[in-house]
Amino acid sequence: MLRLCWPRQISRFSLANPFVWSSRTLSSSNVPPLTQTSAQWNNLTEAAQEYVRNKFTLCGPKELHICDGSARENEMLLDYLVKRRTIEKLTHSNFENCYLARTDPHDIARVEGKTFVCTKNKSDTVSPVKFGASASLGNWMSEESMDFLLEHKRFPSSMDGRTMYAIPFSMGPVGSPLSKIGIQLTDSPYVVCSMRIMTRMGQAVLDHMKKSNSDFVKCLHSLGRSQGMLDSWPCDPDNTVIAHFPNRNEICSYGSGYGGNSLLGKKCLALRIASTLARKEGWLAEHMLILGLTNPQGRKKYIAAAFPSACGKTNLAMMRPSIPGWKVECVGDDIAWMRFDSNGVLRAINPESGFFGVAPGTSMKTNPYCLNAVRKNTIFTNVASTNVDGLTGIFWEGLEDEVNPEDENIRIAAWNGIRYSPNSDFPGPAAHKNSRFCTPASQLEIIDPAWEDPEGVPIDAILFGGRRPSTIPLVYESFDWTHGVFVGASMRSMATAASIEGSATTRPVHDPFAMKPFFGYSFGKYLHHWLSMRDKPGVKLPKIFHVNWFRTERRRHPHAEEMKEVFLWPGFGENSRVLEWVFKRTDNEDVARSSAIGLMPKHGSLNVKGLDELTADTIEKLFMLPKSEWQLETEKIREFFLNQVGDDMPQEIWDQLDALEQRIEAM
Ligand code: SAT
Ligand code: MN
Repeated sequence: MLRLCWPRQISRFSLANPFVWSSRTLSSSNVPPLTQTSAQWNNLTEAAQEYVRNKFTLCGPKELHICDGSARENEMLLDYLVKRRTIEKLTHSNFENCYLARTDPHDIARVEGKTFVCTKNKSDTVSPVKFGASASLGNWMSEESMDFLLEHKRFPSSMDGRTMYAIPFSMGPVGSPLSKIGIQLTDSPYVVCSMRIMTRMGQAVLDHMKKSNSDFVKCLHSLGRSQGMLDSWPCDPDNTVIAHFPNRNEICSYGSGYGGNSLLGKKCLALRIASTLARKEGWLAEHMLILGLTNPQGRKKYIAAAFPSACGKTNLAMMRPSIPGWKVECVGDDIAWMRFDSNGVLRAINPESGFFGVAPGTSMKTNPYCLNAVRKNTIFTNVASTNVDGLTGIFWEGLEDEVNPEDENIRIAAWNGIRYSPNSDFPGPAAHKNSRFCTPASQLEIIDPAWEDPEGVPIDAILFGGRRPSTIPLVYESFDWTHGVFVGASMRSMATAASIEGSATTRPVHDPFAMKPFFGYSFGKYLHHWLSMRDKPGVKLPKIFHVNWFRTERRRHPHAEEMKEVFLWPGFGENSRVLEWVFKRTDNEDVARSSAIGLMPKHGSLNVKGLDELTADTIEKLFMLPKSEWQLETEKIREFFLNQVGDDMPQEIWDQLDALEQRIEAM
């Protein structure tokens, strides 16, 4: 069995620590055993030292390493991970400084059922659930009960024999007034390397903290006492728990090393903790991509868009428009922090500095810019590997033009290491459906020039969307802000493999604002907060739209007997046609007509020039509003609101639902 400790033989840091490690308790003047000189310890603010000391004592690692974020440190960690077989270096000439990680097969996605927000009163975290219904918009536990669980059952000795890494990081550009600082303690070097991509991490943050004595979000992460199947991927899936304490800006995550469970800056800080801060401070922390859209005349607008995990946010954010003269540039693909500035303009920053995107389906056709970006400095997780003449590359479903899985000279190992064969008997896909790339945003050739602007970019439109095979048209616009908030509240989408729970569901689930797994406080209060934006003096409210690229119909396959569900809309670069219509609407162009559910494109106003395979009949189907389906839709929405929000629901949202029902009845 491989030891999980820092490998001294490859450590280039001196162990100059003068303190003798004799007991598990550190007094307030003690420094934990360091892998570095104690100068690094003195780089921490006093508050940070105290936090680290306490958690060091609790988790009992053998030593502490304070991350400076340098290339040298990163290389050393990567080397260590390769030696430990957590990651493998890609040696194929297509890749430069890229790695593949394979997780334990039980640690492959977010675990919503084991994710908690802990407050004094349950009503702060979840709206009152109707008797007999179970809460679907978040899990609550009291602070006391969770503290007891973590301090007595989970974290004691959880880092035994390992190194604890302290990662100082900034969500948003270091020093920007919109940014937030965190310190993540973790016993996973894979997490350190990933956090270095996804956040601004290291010395610059320490310097900033010292200079401004800034507060920080406390983030503790441990892989746990390993119960997993692999020495290379310790984890404790049965006992995983991810806890948030908004009242003391603290996150504790035990037992999982993957994705949003372990990269605590992402969903835990930038959405759950940030949404509670945002409510207090009057801004919005949202699960949204941000893109810049330039028309052929050179005018530019910015759009933010909320879709649930694994519904194409990354593809939309990096789209290559199919319509001539239009340009998309990417600010972010997952999270937007937005606030109205003193001129009443809604400004957004992307708090992250990397993309942690779903790999399968990414191809030269669907997202060429992204595919180019992931060729260097990228950590892939749970994609399949290829071996050609002893050189390691990668494969996922969608990459068939690059790698032909039928080619006998290419040996493919599926995500879990099993030899892959592309025949129908092979159990499941080669790459795990929630396999990811983790790549620096700066490598994207269409990264927006303003993506790191500390002021943020001005948002003209907000889109909501999801995967809906029926009922929901390609695009519609809300009548106004209040109606738009209702549209966000009513979102439903087919579940995806981004969460463990999602992979088992085949019907649309309610995912309001695409925030279902990420609310830091109760949904009812969240709606009040969104509505309150309208009342800020002098604000220019962006228009709100709903889009659905995923409407299908059953068609007979031309060469086969069986019927297949086919998408009505080609998607990807063709979605620029919808963005063009949105752009025109933000200019108040007269291209919309009223319908029962909102404003839809006037006949002929959606640009379908050149889309020859799209028949008039199909266009009609893309915008069809079947009365019975919409009656069912509003029934589901009402049931959801009654079950999950109850008395917390703003009256205006009930009024919106009543009005929608009446308009549908009159259809
Ligand atoms: O695993 S993550 O939560 O980071 C990805 C996602 O679900 O969007
Ligand atoms: Mn996401």
